[in-house]
Amino acid sequence: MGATGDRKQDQRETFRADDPCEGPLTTDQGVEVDHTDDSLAAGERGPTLMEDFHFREKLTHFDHERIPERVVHARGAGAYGYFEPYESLAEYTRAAFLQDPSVRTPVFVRFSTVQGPKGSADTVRDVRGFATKFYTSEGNYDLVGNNMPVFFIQDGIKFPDFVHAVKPEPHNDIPTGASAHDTLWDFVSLQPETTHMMMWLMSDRAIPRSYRMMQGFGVHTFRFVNAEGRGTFVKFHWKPKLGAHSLVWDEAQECQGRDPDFNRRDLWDAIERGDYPEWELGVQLVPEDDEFAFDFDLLDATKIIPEEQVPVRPVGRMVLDRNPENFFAETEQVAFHTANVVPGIDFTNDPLLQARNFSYLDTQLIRLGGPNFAQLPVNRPVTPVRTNQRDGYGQSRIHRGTNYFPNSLGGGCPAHAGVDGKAFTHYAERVDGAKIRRRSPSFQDHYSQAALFWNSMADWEKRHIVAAFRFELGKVGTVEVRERMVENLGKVDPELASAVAEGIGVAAPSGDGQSASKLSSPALSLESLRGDGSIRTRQIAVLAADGVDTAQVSSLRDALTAEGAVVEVLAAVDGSVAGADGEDRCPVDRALPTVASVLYDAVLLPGGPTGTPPAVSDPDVMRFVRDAYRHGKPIGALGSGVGVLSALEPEGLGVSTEFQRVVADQGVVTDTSPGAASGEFLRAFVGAVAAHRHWGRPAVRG
Ligand code: HDE
Repeated sequence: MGATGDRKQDQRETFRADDPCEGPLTTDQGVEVDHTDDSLAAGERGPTLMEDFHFREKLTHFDHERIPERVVHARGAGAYGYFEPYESLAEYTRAAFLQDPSVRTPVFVRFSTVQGPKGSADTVRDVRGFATKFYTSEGNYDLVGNNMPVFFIQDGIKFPDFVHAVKPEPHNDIPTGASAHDTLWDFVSLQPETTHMMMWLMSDRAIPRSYRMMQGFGVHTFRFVNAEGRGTFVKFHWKPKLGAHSLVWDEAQECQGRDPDFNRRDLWDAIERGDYPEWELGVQLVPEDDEFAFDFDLLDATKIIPEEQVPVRPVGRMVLDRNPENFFAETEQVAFHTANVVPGIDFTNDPLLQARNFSYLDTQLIRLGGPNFAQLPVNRPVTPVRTNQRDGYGQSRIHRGTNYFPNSLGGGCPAHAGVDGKAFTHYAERVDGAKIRRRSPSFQDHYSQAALFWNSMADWEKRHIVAAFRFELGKVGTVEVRERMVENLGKVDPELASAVAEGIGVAAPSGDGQSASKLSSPALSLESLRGDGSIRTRQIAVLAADGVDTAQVSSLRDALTAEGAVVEVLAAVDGSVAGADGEDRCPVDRALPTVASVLYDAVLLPGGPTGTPPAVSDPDVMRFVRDAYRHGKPIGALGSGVGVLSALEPEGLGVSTEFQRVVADQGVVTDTSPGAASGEFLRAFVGAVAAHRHWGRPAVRG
């Protein structure tokens, strides 16, 4: 065991660049440089000289600093951590990292959006990538998943068509990081297998509050194989310990301007604070004998196995506890591949998975400039690598000895792995068929599970889905595309289709008025994914101004921090605000003009003992509270702080500001009595924050 007890971290240590303070600046050739501010020129005002090798090397290297961004999932954020199983899964798989609860396997995870370029905003409506590289004792295993359990298409041959349609339109490169445009909806309306996934994309799952608060799914049906060679179908699930929570669409859009790095920053800051994000790995296991026991095909990636039919069994946990040290070296150069599997994990004939098994290696060759990308520090396995692969761009090994097999000159090395069962052996699935280019009839039902999803949503989730379809299709210029999409939705659920049609000015669908399914799966609703009910890591803003009750602010800060929340005091200017007596001062964490309500989960308005409401005259304060209210966020107000809510009354806040002890209604918790916050107030406020959003308010913008 090395210095850290984590094989990946020990390995990284050998690649860290030398401390720049150990010596002076040099060229790439190690020659010391005494002057890097002026180029070598013929005279003070003369031309630059070719022989200035330092100047040319510096500029040339700079000119070549960029590599192509990923064709999809270009924007991402990553972190290191570890995985540990709860118990041995030997009954189902021989994968070493799933055998022993005392063994921690290092991981690197990259989260991403799909459509936008590397510099696009985080909080767009999009699928999120959730790709995990396990550095196991048997080599690297990559689980390259998404935050939604299904996909747009059934066969990988359609992937270029789908991606061309969703990407910015070719003539003007618009829109960035958005799906609300003609070519996408033209494609999906003509390709009904996309319908189920479009329901997910129009739901709040597409605007997660945090990477730390979203589920992950392997999507495909994979295969576990145990030591006896018996296979079991498996679907992978990641469940966040903090629960799954989303933004409000209006908020997500504003956030794109206020902080385009919102999700990326959230992940980074949480890890720096020591609030390590955690997920539980779950598996749905289906015996091979039950392959045809479902009314859908297990090989069809546009279908889920409802959890009520096959429960998700928790099998381990993953914790992310370390930020990368260099974004480019690690998060940008990490190369995932669905075909990076270890003994005990195998594929199925899902045609989408089969295509991915080709595409990921292929894309890395161009993106990372040749075949040696597995030697990059982030991609290196922690196990020995012995191959006869040689040479190529970026080769960093000095291979010695023979480079072919069989050989006698090299002592026959490296030899084939023995029969001790450690090598990867492909699952001996029997395959027999004519060569045909035809979709299986078992893949034909495109609407039942879209309806299942719709039926499973809470009322507020349904409202958001309708609003999202109206927004997206409302931005589609071609009326025929809008109409065709509404016709498709009519086959899912007529009520949904009519509601969408009404918002986009087209006729309601002509269908038979029947929903495609009467079934529902409560596990699909965000209502069922509240997490542990705590307020850990929630960002709470305390809006202060001169005259504030400083003792009250510090006791609020202490109480909420003790619950795990992150509390920040905001005021008109940075520094500190004065208490009522003018002497006691309360430190300010951020100046209001540098932040906005959309960057916080909840807001608190403390009182002032003099009775002066804090900063009703400050438009930033009023906007902050108004936005928090519109976005369904918890609001707490104490003593004279309640006056801020009263001032917003004409705008329809509908909050009771009568004198009373504690009133909690729709996530607005008020207490007009002066002095320290009561236990009752704190309990009500913490409960409101734990609930995340309050959809019953009249003015919530979905
Ligand atoms: Fe990907 N996908 N994909 N994909 N995908 C890529 O690989 C592809 C699919 C996913 O953080 C690319 O390294 C095809 C499903 C994630 O680095 C590329 C098909 C799922 C990431 C590629 C799919 C995913 C990628 C682009 C259909 C969820 C980001 C750069 C057959 C289960 C990984 C790269 C990271 C990235 C191809 C469908 C997830 C081009 C051909 C389904 C999370 O190879």
